[in-house]
Amino acid sequence: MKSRFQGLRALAAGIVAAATGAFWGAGALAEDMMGQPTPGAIDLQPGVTPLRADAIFFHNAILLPIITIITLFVLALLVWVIVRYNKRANPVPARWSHNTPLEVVWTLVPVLILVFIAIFSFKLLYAYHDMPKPDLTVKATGYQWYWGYEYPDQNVSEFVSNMLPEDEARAKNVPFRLAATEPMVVPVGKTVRVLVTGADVIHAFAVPSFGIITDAVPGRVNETWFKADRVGTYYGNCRELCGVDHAFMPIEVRVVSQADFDAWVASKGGGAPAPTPSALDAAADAAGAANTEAAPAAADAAQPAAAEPAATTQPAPVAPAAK
Ligand SMILES: [Cu+2]
Repeated sequence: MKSRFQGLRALAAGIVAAATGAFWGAGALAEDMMGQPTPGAIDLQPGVTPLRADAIFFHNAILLPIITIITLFVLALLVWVIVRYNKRANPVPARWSHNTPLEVVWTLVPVLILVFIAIFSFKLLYAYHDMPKPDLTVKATGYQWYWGYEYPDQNVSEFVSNMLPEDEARAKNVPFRLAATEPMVVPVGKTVRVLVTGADVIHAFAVPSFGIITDAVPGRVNETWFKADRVGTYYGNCRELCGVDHAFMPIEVRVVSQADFDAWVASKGGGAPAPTPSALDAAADAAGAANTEAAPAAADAAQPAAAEPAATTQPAPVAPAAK
């Protein structure tokens, strides 16, 4: 009997060792690619923004150890009960019920664990909502089934970003179904505010390496932000089931130097950058101080750039056939 148990124990130990080896081996083998998913990888996509770093820390250093310990603890309890208190090992069961100290412990400990998680969780949530003063704004609109990007500060009117067809993706050696015909371009090290909305149904704007995902809801503008600290190309997807071509509306964000960004804006027919929000605030303050008794029209004239985008709203562009 004893030898059979030893055999089982050896088998179990072997399975655990093999599973552990496969788990960590796969992770070690796959060198994570930046800005896109890595085949065979099991961890989170690496990020290039402070928020993404915080989110990865929260997952890897807080949540993963806690869930691992709890799972192993529950497994140990189950094994203990199965081995120690089965009918053969424990033919005459105890008849008592209720144990007040034990019940207090198993109520309090989970509460304390949740409070501990909440401290880090709310800190992260606050960081997401606490956007620094943005350096530029991009409006991303989800359509069935492509994205439209508009840069109101730079007077770049909305352009369409479709999925790059397979032959072109292969020719350019870029990932098919992630690469787009027209990427969204942003400068490196700048706080980018993304205004997200939907034109027809609910989509979601998600770029894993920036750690952002925001619903694109028709008739509503949601806001998120990121500050990429590395030049590169970063891919994302629509993350809300939005129809038959939901899987074919990728997001491609190119993070470039400020000079390259300015050149890109010029190539898109954009004008000189409009005043930054802080400059607009200063202008509004100056106007408010100078025109305490003047008509509101004078204040409007003081900030034409703020009024202009609303006045030049254009109809939604029509998507060329992508496939
Ligand atoms: Cu969508």
